[in-house]
Amino acid sequence: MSQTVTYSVQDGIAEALIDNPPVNATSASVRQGLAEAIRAMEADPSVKALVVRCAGKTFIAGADIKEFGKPMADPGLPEVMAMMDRASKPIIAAVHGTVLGGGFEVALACHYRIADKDTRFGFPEVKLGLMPGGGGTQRTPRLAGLAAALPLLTEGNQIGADKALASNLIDAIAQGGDLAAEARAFAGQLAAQGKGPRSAAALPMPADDPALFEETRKTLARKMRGQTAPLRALEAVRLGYELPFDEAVKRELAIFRECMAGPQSKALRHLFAAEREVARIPGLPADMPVRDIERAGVIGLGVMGRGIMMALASAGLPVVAIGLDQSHIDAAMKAITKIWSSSVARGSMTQEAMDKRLALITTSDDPRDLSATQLVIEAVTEDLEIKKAVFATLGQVTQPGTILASNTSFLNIDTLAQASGRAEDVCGMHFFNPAHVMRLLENVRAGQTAPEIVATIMALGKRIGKLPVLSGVCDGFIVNRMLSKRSREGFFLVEEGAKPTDIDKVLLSYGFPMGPFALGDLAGLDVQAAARKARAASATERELRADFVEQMVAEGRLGQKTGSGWYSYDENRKASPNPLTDQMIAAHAQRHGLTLREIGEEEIRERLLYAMVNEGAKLLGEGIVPRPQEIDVAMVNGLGWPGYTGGPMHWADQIGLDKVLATIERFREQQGDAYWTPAPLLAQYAGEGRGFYA
Ligand code: 3H9
Repeated sequence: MSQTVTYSVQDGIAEALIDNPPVNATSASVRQGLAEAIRAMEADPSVKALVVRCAGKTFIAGADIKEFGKPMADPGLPEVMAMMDRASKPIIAAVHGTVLGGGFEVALACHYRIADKDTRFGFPEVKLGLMPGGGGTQRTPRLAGLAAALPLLTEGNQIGADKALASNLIDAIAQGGDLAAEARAFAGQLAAQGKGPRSAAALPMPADDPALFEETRKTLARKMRGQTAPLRALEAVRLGYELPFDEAVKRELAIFRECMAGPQSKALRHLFAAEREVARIPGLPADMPVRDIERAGVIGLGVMGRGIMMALASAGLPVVAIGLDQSHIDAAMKAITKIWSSSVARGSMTQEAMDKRLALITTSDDPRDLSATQLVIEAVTEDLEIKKAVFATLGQVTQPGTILASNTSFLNIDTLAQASGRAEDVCGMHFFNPAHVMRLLENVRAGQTAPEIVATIMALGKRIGKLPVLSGVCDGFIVNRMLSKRSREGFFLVEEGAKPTDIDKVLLSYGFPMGPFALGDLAGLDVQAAARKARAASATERELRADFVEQMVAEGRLGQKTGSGWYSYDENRKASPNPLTDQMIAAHAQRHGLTLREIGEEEIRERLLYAMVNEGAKLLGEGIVPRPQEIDVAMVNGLGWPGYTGGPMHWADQIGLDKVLATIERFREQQGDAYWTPAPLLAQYAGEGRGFYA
């Protein structure tokens, strides 16, 4: 008997109830239990139909990721589905929660489907570098048609119950709150009407549409650039036109296994595990009490403060927003209303939801109005003296125990903690711009931050839909510290003769959404110049000399927002090479007597990426992060490092740290110790023949 599936019969309707926490994955015992339930149903003439349902908060959320890479115990998922296809009585899936991957495939292999109204459906396999391997590529187009099936199978997005019903992927939406009862009634009705089993496998493929395949290929080249699994999913759907169903699903499974053995899936599965691992903080008990946050404050209503307010209010948290004066407050509320209104106009938010969010925000120009908050996030100008003054005020106007978090990108949080007079209550919460959109949140534990506060801000990050990663105090924390080394190397490459456009192309083809110079233009060159100024005291002569950003800012070229930066921009912000940039680089070389040379793609890629890997190794060695997982998760979600390479530390491991070290040593000889001293931990691990991951 299966430990995870309970079989029962009531009034001629059998039920297989799967209970396999946390997400009812199709582990070996679930597959075994389903097979036993089908056999029991077949053997009992009094049973007219079988309902497959799950306990807990979700229907099956997929194949069991923990079984991947191990030999598959019998019966395999395809065997169980083949039993469903051959069954002599109707099988009804009663689904709720998230019906994902292999779970969606089990539901599609059942003959009928009834769903709770809030159910979400999808094939997230591509996000793990895989593709549906349990008949999904064959049954979905047969039921829904190609136009609905292709995006579902190749992009990994989810759809709701309404769309699933409209696409013929489910038969009914449960109306009340009792899915089990409604599913039994649905099964009873089928029996009463004499409706038998109805296998999707027996349906013909929809009419072939080569144009739709071609269109999907183009969409994937744009949306899933560089990823192999989505194209393999498309290839598997095509097989449905060339082979009988049974043959096509066998080939589909073979493609699934090829994907599983490939480097992209290994990298993406590593990230899936790492994203969950970073929530568990070493040394912090999982049951550490967290403080109740019923009302949050935001002080400073510039671009970051506004985004943070939006993120908090969107999660249903009342926000007290403190601006410098009424004109700042009005400008902030106008900007927020504009962004949310455009979401309403696009149909991605209802007017009611927008009104609700706006009603959660109270504004004031008096910090004393923060007295009833349990958390205040400071997002004032990036200036140490101003921030110190703000923290001194916050220390006085808020209740002891109110968490005081800074959104600073570079400044020392320990200094702010001292200024507050309540160092144990102070931490960092570093959001990424736009803060209401970007998933990454760098939470920062300062020297005296209380453990309970660390637990609270990690939990709060999750509550507001972010992916929180914990960092210690250092200049730039994880992402900006590593990015600053890439920026420096980018400027040096330009000084040596590489064109910014060529450098950007190298990183685009590696898989980044944009290169460093296009990113600089997007973020604003004035912002980059300010960050360089903040670091000027500790900068080398060579770093100061590579003052391209300052030159452009002096000419009023601030990037996209002024139509000119490294690139030129038209009124639609479409970029083209900027002749002024070429002139600036040539004049710079002449002024400083620099000789320009041809620089190959490999050198560009290695200098930009290894500069970050080396800095990551320093972060690890200094204990700023406890594990390489924090770095990989932060860089993928904060900087757009392509997930299918697994992030910088995983990627370096795949290359081999001995090789990475040898290249860094070579750069040290060319460029000097100041820029390319190998991180001690990198040298140590390379010597031990291990990777960042043991
Ligand atoms: C597939 O199905 C292949 C088939 O096509 C082919 C078959 C032949 N297995 O995310 P959470 C664990 S590929 C095992 O924090 P949430 C997870 O590790 C699969 N374990 O919760 C965590 O454990 P821990 C396609 C899994 O509520 C715990 O559950 N399916 C699996 O925020 C809670 O997870 C997917 O890719 C799994 N499949 O979100 C779905 N999934 O606490 C991936 C989760 O020990 N899963 N766990 O770290 C998800 O998207 C989310 O977990 C879900 C819940 C939305 C379900």
